[in-house]
Amino acid sequence: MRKLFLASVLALGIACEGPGTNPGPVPNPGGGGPIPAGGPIPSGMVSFPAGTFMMGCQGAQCAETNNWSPTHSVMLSAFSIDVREVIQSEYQACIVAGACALPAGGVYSPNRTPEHPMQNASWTMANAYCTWAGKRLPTEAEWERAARGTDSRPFPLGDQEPDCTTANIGGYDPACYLTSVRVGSFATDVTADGLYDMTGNASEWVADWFAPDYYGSSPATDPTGPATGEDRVYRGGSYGFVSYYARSFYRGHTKPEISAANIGFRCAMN
Ligand SMILES: [Ca+2]
Repeated sequence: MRKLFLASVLALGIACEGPGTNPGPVPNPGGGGPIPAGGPIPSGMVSFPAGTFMMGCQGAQCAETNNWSPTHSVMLSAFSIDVREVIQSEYQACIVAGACALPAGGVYSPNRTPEHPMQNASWTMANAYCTWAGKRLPTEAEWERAARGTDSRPFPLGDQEPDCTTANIGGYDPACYLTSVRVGSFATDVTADGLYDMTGNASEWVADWFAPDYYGSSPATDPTGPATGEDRVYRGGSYGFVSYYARSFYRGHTKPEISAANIGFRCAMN
């Protein structure tokens, strides 16, 4: 009985955690409502010109003890980023080409869900895929610039807090999808610049190592993260997270070898 209780508490861990704590990767619980029907999935990349934006916390969240302070100005060179998350069929092609490793276990299933975001790819696998594709993982600063624009949107979609009717987020709310969906299924989860699923679906690995105090000393131009670390950063919400974690400045982090169902990635290039 005690073991059963402990297992239940662990399974509910995300829902029990308060704002400001890192929820970490979660298993795919399955279930959820009907998946939205979709047409052709989006393709291509969105280019951002060189420029300055404000990175880090905003408003009341700056008062919280967290890793997203201080807010600071960052100058970025021009870059391009994928319009959507890398999908499972694309990753499968990389495996067939001999350049990517097969995730061990998890819910990666390119025959069943070929157009869902890549799942159960570690940071190392994500990095290998983007290299094979002739691209690279975005830096943390590039991802945040793409998510929040130059108008410092607190959420990728603007000022309004998202819910699982506008993006594939939800944590353990049984009214939400609770699983990945085909990329671009949420016509409302698209930024002003045309990027899909920056709010939800899968969270997304970025290139940087994680350090909680990095923003206090990061370079003002093209920051690439600490030189080393124990965790890599992932950004954006997912079907496994409530809206708090979908803030455009929220910083998730976990070990680079972790292979989580709710963490995928998209690629970038100069
Ligand atoms: Ca996403």
